Amino acid sequence: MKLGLFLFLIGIYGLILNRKNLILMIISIELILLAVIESTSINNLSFIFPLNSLENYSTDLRSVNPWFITGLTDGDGSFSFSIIKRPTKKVGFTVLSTFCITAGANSKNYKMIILVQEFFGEIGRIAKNEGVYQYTVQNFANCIVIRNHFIQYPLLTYKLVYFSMWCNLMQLMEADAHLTLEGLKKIVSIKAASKNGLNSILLGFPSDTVAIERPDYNPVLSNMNYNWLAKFLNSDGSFGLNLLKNKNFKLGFTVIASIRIYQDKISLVVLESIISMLGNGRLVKPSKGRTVFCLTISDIKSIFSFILIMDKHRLYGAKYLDYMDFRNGVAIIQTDGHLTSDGLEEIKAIIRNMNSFRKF
Ligand SMILES: [Ca+2]
Repeated sequence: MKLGLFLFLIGIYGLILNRKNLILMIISIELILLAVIESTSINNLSFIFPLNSLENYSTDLRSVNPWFITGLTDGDGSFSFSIIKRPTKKVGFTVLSTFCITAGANSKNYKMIILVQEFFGEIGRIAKNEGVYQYTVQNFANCIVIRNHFIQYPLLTYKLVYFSMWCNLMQLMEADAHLTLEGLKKIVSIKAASKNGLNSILLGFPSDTVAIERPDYNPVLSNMNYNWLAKFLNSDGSFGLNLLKNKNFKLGFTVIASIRIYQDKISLVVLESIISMLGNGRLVKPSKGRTVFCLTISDIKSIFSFILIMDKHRLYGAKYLDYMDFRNGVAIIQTDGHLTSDGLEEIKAIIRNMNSFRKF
């Protein structure tokens, strides 16, 4: 029986039997409270770490490595700013800087997003929008906390360029430039060079706006490490087990395991660096008209060595569960279990419940 349930039952029992003895009643109530605390803390842990979790995964939810945050942001984060019409302001506009991390809306990712918020000292807010969790920081003082992190643990993908433009903007705002027309012009010039450019309200303002030249993209790739990679995989990686019809196998099927990381060609150097860090993987060029490259690891030996590395570096949220399923599938392949009908059924059951098929 779980400790929490045991304490709870003793507490209830004590409360019923000792209705006339105040001290015993207080002890019983405390037992019930203890039971509640005990069971919620167990739930919190099992939220992220299922029973089959690896022994060497840390269970300390607060031990978030700073590179995890950078890796996650390189995958699914953004730095942006809005120039909003505000007739009450002297210059007619106000400027808002925004940092945002997104993750698919499911219970596992919610826990992960909470960890990110805790990491930054509880700043910012979490909202659910169209099936996605958004962790957003907008307050200027809080954006400085964000900036400090990414100066210390710099981004590796092309987002580094957007971040550096975001820092330019923050610098201008620190000098109150956004309160003067001259300063606002500079801010609009940065905005014009940003990923999304100017919206229709700003297109005509001021008429002589020239987009700044974007800063060069010079990532310090020697900073790349497995903590960063684990979180980058969390966002832009995928673990796949695929059944493939093949008459050469007795059961008519074989199973292909593969790890993939997708990235636009603008950040291609990052994929190349991952390949040299791992000593594994090959690049698949985008199909015609597309710009997204795919780093693929699909030979079983490379997958084994990848798993040996990633077992020491934690993934979070739903992707952690996908990783564990993938790992279980690979373990079956490792012993040729997929060539037996039982093993193949086991792998089919894993596939039916992983990645986009997972139910929360
Ligand atoms: Ca991404």
